[in-house]
Amino acid sequence: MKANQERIEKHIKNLSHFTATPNQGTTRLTYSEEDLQARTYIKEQMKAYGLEVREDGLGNIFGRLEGEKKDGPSVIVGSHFDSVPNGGDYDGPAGVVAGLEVAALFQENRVKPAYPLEIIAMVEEEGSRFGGGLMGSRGIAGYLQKDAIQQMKDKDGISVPEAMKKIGLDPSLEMKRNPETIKAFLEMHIEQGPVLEEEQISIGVVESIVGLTQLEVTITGKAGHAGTTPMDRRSDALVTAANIIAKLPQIAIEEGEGTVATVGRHEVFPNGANVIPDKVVFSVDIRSSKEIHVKNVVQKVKDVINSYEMDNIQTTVEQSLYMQPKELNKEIRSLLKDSCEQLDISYLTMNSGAGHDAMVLSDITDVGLIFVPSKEGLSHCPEEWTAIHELAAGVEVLYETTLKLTEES
Ligand code: HGY
Ligand code: MN
Ligand code: MN
Repeated sequence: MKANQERIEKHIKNLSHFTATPNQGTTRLTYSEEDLQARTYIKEQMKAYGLEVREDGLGNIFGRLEGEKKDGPSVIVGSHFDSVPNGGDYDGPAGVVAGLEVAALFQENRVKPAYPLEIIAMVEEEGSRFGGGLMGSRGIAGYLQKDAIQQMKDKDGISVPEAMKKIGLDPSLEMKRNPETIKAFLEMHIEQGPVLEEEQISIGVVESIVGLTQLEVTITGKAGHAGTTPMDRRSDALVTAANIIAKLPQIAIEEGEGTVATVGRHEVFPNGANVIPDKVVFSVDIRSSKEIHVKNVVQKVKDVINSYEMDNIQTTVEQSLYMQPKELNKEIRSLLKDSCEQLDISYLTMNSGAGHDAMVLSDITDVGLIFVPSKEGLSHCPEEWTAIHELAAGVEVLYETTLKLTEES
C-alpha cells in the first residue's frame, strides 16, 4: 500500500507554520499559542480521518478508530508535536504525521480492525518549557502525580495546570493510562544522526535507546559592583560555573563507550554587564548506552561541583529526568523487519542516542520505533530535513505493521 506523499507533505508544511520563530526554525513550546494552532490542526485531521478525538489530563491528543473488539487494547501510533527552541520541522511531527497517514490509509481502505487503532500526538517530549522532558509519555505511564505537575513551572513561574487552562485544556482529567488498554505503541522518528543517509538505507529498526539523565545545577555567589569590587573580594557565580562546565566534557570522554555530556541551557542572574553575577542555573544532559556509565558520570559531575563549595559560593544539583537504557520489544522489531522485507524497503538495526517517548511507553506496553534518514544527520536546528518519499517509506512500514497488530490474532 502506497502512502499519499501529497498528504504527508501538506501536514508537515502546515505544522511547520505553527512556530514562534518564523524563518528561524520551529519553536513550539507546550501549551503556547503555537501549540494551540498545531493541536487544532491535528484534531481537525484526526476527525477528517474518521477518528474519535479526546485530550487527556496533560493535553496529549488521542484519535481513536473503534475495533471489532470494543474493549480490546489499542494499537497506538504517533509521536510528539512540541519542539526545542529554533528546532526543525520533522523532530516529532514526522511521527505524528505518520500516524495521521496510517489513519487516512485505514479509512481509504475501509479497514475494520479487530483491535482499536489510536493515533497520538504527545506534549512536552523535549522539556523546552517545563524542563526534564518526556512529560506527555511519563504522564501516560503513570510516572507523574498531580501534585508534581502543579510544581512544574516554566521560566515565568507558570505551572503546567495554569498553562493548560490558558489554552482551554482540563488538567483535572486523568493522565495515567491503564496499561491493559494498550496492545502496542509504534513510533516513527527522524534518525537525528548520519547513519541511514551515509549507508543509503531507508529505515532504521531501533533495538535500544540510551539511558539519559538531566541535572539542574544552581551556583549561588554574591552580587556586586563590577567596578568597585576588588578581584580578591568576589564570589562570582558565573566564573565558578564556567570553571565547572569546562571540566565536564573530559569526564564524559574518560568514561568512554559513547558517553556524552552536554550543557545546553544556561541562565545568569541578574544578567547585567556591570554586575557580578550572584546566581547561575545550568542544565547537564548525560547519556550512555549502559546505565553504569550514566551513574559514574553523574557522580563525577557532582564531585566537581561540590569541590567549588566555599564560604561564599553555594551549589545545588537537582535531577529533573532519569531514564534507564531501554531495549525495545523483540517481536515488534521482527514484525517491523518483516514489513520492510514485504515492501522491499532497505533497513538496518540500530541504537538510538536520542531519547524518545517510546522509551517511556516501553515500560507499560510492547513498543516499536523506526527511524527515517536525516539530511547530514542534522537535528534540533532549522536545517533539519527529511525527503517526503523517505517519510512515505516509513509510513508504509508502519501501516503494514499496524495492520498485523490490529488484526485478529
Ligand atoms: O533530547 C532528546 O534526545 C530528544 O530529542 N528529546
Ligand atoms: Mn528532539
Ligand atoms: Mn523527538
